Parts: sequence; C-alpha cells; structure tokens
Amino acid sequence: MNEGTVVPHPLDPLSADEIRQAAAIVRREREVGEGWRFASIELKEPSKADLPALSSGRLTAREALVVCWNRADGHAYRAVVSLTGDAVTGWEHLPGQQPNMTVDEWHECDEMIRAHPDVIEALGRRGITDLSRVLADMWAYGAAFVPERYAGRRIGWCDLWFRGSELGNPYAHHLTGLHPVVDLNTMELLEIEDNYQGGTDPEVMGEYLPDLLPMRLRSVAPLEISQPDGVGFTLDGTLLSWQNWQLRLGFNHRESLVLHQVAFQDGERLRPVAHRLSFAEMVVPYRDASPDHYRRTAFDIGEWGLGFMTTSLSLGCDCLGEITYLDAVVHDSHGSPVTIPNAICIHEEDSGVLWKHVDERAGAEVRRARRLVLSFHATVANYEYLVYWRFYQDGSIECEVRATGIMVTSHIAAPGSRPANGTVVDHGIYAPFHQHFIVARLDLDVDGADNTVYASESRPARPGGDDPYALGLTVASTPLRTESEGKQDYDWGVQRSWKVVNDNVANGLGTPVGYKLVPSAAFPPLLDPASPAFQRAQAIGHTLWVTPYREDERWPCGDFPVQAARDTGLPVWTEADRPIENTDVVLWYVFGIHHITRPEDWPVMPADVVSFWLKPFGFFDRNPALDVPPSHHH
Ligand SMILES: [Cu+2]
Repeated sequence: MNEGTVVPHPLDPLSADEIRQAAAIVRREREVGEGWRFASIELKEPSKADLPALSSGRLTAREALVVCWNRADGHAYRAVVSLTGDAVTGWEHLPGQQPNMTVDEWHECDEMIRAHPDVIEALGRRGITDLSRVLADMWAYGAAFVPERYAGRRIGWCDLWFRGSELGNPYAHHLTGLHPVVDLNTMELLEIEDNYQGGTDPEVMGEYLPDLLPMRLRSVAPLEISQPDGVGFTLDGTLLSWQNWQLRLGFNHRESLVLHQVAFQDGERLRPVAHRLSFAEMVVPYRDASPDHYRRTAFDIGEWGLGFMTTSLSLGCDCLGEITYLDAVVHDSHGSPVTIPNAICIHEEDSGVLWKHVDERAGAEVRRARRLVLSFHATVANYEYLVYWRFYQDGSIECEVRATGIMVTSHIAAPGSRPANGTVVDHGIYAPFHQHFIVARLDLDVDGADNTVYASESRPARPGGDDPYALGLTVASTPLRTESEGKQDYDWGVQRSWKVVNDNVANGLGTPVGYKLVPSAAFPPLLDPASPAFQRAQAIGHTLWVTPYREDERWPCGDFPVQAARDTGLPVWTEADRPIENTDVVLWYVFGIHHITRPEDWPVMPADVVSFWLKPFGFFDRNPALDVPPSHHH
C-alpha cells in the first residue's frame, strides 16, 4: 500500500520491492533454492517500545518476517530479515510444523488432479469426460485425520466439483464420495477415495449468473450517492483522518486489513483508543461426520490467509459513493510480489439519524449520522467474507462481517431421506451445518496502554428495605485480574459486557475513562471438548480472552494450524495465568455465524450479517456528537 511513498512509515506494509528484497536476501544467505516455497513474507512490525523512535525518524530499521520451507525434506524455517541491513538476522527451524497453505499449491493441485489418469478414470465412471469443467478444491487437514501412513508429510484432500456449463457454478455439482489425497510437496496423487455407488447427478438449480437463471430479472429503480464537494476524509500515505478520528492502515497476507494507532481528536488532545485491531483467526468446523465432510474444519486465516484471499473491489457494485481504493501487495510461493488492485475500500456512508428531538417550541432538531467505512472482501474458495470496520461520529466503532457465496453441499444418502446434520437445499442435495468463528484481536489502549478489563453485569433488586417494589437495577463491575479470570463467556441473563477502563485517567465527571465491548454475534462452540475440531481451536471455547500484550502472541489457534493437533495459541499462553490488571491488555473476541443452513441460502447466500461494537463508556463527558451541524436542505 505504500507504493510511491519514498520513506515508509514504520507500520506501512512491505512494498513489492521490499517483498522481492526479503526473498532475495533469504535465498542468498540461506541457500533457499528453487525447490523451496515461501509461505509468508510480511512486515515485522516494530515493537511498541521502538515505535516512537521509528516514527520520528530517529531509528530507521525496517524488517521482514519470512516463513519458507524446503519441499525436498519438508523442513520449515522462520527468518527475520533486516531490509535496511541487507541480512538475515534470525533463522529458526520449525520442526514438525506445516506453514500456511499457498495459493500456488491450490492451483498446482487442481491442475495435477485434472490431468491424472486415475482421476480421469474415476470421473469417466460417472460419465464425466470434459475435464475443463472439473474443479479440484483442495483442503488442509487437521492432524487427527491425516492417515497414519502419511504422517509427517504435507498433504491435502480434495473435493471434486463439476460445472454444468462453461461458466456454470462448479459448487452446484459435488462429486460426492470422490476425494483425492495429495502430497503437496511432491505434488503427487497418493490415493483416491471413491465411494461411487452408481446413480446420476441430482437435478439442481445451482446457478446465479443472469444468463443461467430460469427466471427473468426484476426491475430496480436507480439509487445513487454523490458527494459533490468531495470526500470528508484525508489520506496521507497510510494515515487516515476523518471527523476527529485518526488511524493508520496496515495489511498483511494473514489478517488482510489491519488498523493501527486508532485515536480520537478530543479538543487539543489526540486520545488513543486502540493500538491495533484485526482479525487473527477464523475457524469453520463442519458439523457432519459423513465421509464427505468429517475432515472439513477450515482455518481461513491460519491455513489460507485473509490477505492472500482478498479480492479486488469494483465501483458501484461492492461500494457505492465516492470511493477511495488502495491496492495491497502479497506474494506467490516463489517470493515474487503480487498486487491486489483495489483491495481496500475507504468511503463515507449516510447512517440514518444520529440524534433528534422535537420540542414544542424549538421544533425539530435532527442530525444525520455518517460513518467512515474501511472494508475488504475475501473469497475463500466457495465462500466470501466481507469485512467492514466502521467509525462513527459519536466515538463508536462497529465491526461488521457479511458471509455470502456458496455453501458446500453433497448428495443426500438416499432419495427422500433427511440428513441429520444439514438441510436439504435442492433436489437430492444438502448443505451440512457449520459454524464460522472469527477471533478479533483487539489491542485497545484507552487513553494509554495501561488498562483493566471489567466484566459488567446487570442485577435486579430483591423486594425489601427502601425498594419494596424491587425496581432497582444495579451494575456490578468486576475487574479481571488474571488470565484465568479473563476467560469470559457471554451471559444473556445478566447482560454481561466488558469495559476496557483506564483507571489512571479520569473524565470530567471524575470517573475512569473506558470503552465497552458490546458482545453481539457471540455463540458457544457446541463442540465436545475432546473432539479434534475443538482441540485444534480451543480459542473458540470462550467469548472473550484477555492477555497481557506480547509482541509474539499474534495467532490465537497457534502460528501454524495446518495439520495441527492442538491449539498452541491462547490456551497455552494463558496457562501461565499472568496478571492482566492495569497493564497493556489485548482482548480476543470470538464471534461469528452459527450457520444452520437454509434453502434460502441456495444457490448463492444472501449475505448473513453479524457485528460487534466498541462504544465509548465515560471516555467523553457527554455526547461527543453534539457539535455535528444540521444537514443542508436540497
Ligand atoms: Cu456458513
């Protein structure tokens, strides 16, 4: 995103040149040859302690973090590369770890599978001879499902899909029971699971392109948004300012958009709210033990990377109004940069009424709200995730996720039967139930780094004393002192929420300043704790985790979830039960979509929308949006 910037800000993502340089340095110094792959090349973000000196230019170090592996022996390494020093300064062997999946492996696997004689033969038995219409969609394994005979190898398993026409939806026609297993390092077919029992492809209507629909398109009146005087924000490099808000935009292969140094200009004071906000993991367990689905637990961030999966946005379709787009740069598995044009969208939206009152004498006074939206879209094979960070004039931050795209389906076992773990969504096919857990990493710094998280609960009074009618409602706020207390679950019965408070700073009313995490879209895992899917993703076991800030604690389900047996992130870090009171805390908020599939989600899902909020709670002395002017009448 910093193409053309002469001197990058220390938090700017790596440029294309820097990615190229990082790969070249590793190749040169560590004999990383053509038989290797680069899993990730990203900015090594400066520590919080170094950031002030780097930002002021007193320090100029620029570093990259690189993970690569040798396909010949499967050994993986993590390098720290000094770009300013032109040297590898750290080289860590990662025995037994499988780095993230790469887009190149996915494509190479698809090509290999479609050309393999054994696959061609298996397809032929099903009457499929046009290989150009076949898609092999490769998935990563969890350790529990890797066949013993392939232990230690980097393997993938595939679904095979078939397009009904040249541009037909491949995910409309699952070749149920047919699953190639592949060694990804040698890119060889290890075996084909084939449970073909005969029978033909069910008669489904799985298309969404207008030309392929069996109905005519309805008419819709035009709706346009214009800002005749231009946008209301300014962007200086990666520094974004809008309506008292200020923040810096970052990006990497794994998290996609990262928001740094979020602050609010309050009179003369630029007040920090968050040091860093991002999505750190996304876990999608499918809840169906049938042969087609039992291995299906996707880690869309840890296995595939939301940055790698980020797709280009287009004006008028993805985003409406006066749009500013930013490109992003990722890389391929050879270490060459890959630019994603229009990866991030910045725009303002009208957001209905901000506040209003009608007075008998003064008449109606109303203000319209607007919000600044920062968004990106990621396509992870059949599914899309649309992510929107929204900033409001009243100091609130909303994080919304829309899930759309195409559900995984497979054939029902016997005509007329009802699957136990899914919903029949078309003739002869069903979509298994599944869940999308997203772990947001919220490094809040409310008016400074030292914060305490309080669990806040509403409690009704009992009748008696000076409250004979039991009308009273009290709020009990309990400080979370250690990591074990920081493991919190949503409790509807007491309307539990969490306040991130700076006890060292008081507002004008004499109470400590804070921000409240409003826990919407939370749901329990509903997984047996011993199940492999849960063991690998124990982070989803609580709505909220609170940890003390540690630079290297970034990935809640572990650095390398590919073929992992256990979650080596949050559950391991928090075993130490470290203090989290009045210190630099990080909140890990688990939310998402409990997807009980519906016929209406087929053949393409209307976006399912979930969100959570961060709202000022005593951060200001009064409504901070009193000074918003009335709108002009046209
Ligand atoms: Cu879903």
